[in-house]
Amino acid sequence: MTARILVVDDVPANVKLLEARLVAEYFDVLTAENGHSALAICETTPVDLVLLDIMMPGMDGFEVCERLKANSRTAHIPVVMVTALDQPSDRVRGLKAGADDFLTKPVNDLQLMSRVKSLVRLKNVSDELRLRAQTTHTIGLQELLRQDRPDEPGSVLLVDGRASSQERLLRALKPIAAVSVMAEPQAALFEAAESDFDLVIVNANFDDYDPLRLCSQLRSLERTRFIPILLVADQGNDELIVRALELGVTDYIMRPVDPNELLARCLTQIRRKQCNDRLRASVQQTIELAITDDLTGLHNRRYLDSHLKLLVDRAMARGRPLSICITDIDRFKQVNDTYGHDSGDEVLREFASRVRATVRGADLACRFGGEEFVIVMPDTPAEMAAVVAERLRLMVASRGFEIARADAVLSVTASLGLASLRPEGDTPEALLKRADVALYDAKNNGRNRVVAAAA
Ligand code: GH3
Ligand code: MG
Repeated sequence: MTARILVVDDVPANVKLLEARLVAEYFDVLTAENGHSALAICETTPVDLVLLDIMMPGMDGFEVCERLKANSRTAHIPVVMVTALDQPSDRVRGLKAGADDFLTKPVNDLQLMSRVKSLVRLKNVSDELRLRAQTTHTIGLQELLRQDRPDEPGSVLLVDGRASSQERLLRALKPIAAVSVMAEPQAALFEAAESDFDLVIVNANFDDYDPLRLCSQLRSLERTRFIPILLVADQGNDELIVRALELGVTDYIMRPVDPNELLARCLTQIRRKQCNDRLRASVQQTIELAITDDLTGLHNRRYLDSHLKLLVDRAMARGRPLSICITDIDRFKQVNDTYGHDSGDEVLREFASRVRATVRGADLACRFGGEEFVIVMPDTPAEMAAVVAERLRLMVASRGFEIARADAVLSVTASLGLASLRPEGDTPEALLKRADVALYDAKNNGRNRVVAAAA
């Protein structure tokens, strides 16, 4: 992971120290010795994370943070406040100023690296979302990509073996999350796989259970792989924390737990999870848009081209039958010419919905282009395909098409061509070609009929 990190501190020795550690981990480091130059750098240079000291002459860290968060060009940059251990109130002020996380001085290596990596990962995801939001104009996607802080409270699973700490953590989390508490790790694993949590908190306080076992199980189950995990560990138990981070635990917090720190860490992880979910959903939706025909909602030709090959290969390999039907609306041009293009579109939509109603779930219905549709029927021999095609022909011909905008009911018919896979050797192109020739025969023989290609 590489990222550009801005270190802001008025004491040159502090800057040097952090810089050296970050450079050793291959981060690209910029430095500033006061608030004004920090703000100027963030305005002009892409920065992935700011490590911000609080006590600085002139403008202090709180003000720098507030200004960064108030400026739409810099608000998305994560800010980590570096606070003094003996000033817990600084954390509260930092959070109020919009800080995403904090580190306490003297900064320990483990903390520095785990926090920095976690926030840089979050930033990468949200950058991707912002980029998509810029290039996507679809209303549905814009809605998906809303990427302010989560307004919906997070949902958190707390796994904690002791009633007293359960209660304390629960109280601390109340303002930001709906929390389910479980004391039994195996039951918790099932719960996590069944429900939809944004975060699992594992308190490493079990008497006779290795908390890392639960963490590693959460990482290996398909359903829970992407849920962030926050480990609550004893002060000084660095060995456990290092192993946890290696296992894929996302973040940790030391006992005694500072409620403000807990809130900040949980918010970061919940935000990250929700961002990731939106990103995944948007990828899914982009894929769906790319393979769906706008007008009818059926699959489009691009999808047919790639999927037909898979279906043909599979049928061939298993020695199963497969048939396809190409159908074309008869004299469709007349509909457009008489009632207008929009009415033509209405006919196409209604036609598509009758196609959908005729075929089985396993069949693939596509708009091939214009007023031509293709239905791929796996596991279907020629005789059965002929029955399906005849049923579709009747579905179209036997009931008029109501055209709302023209206040008319049109008689519509379609011609259909059928072809079935040749087990001795066949290709998607040859199959489509034979169906197309059969369709041409149907048109030439008077339309409103089904013609099957010779086997
Ligand atoms: P045939 O029975 O021989 O198939 O006659 P036809 O009129 O259906 O065939 P032709 O290929 O001459 O005309 C097809 C028409 O379909 C022409 C084209 O403008 C129209 N068309 C293609 N795509 C769309 C569309 O998305 N919406 C509308 N309304 N019309 C379309
Ligand atoms: Mg036609």
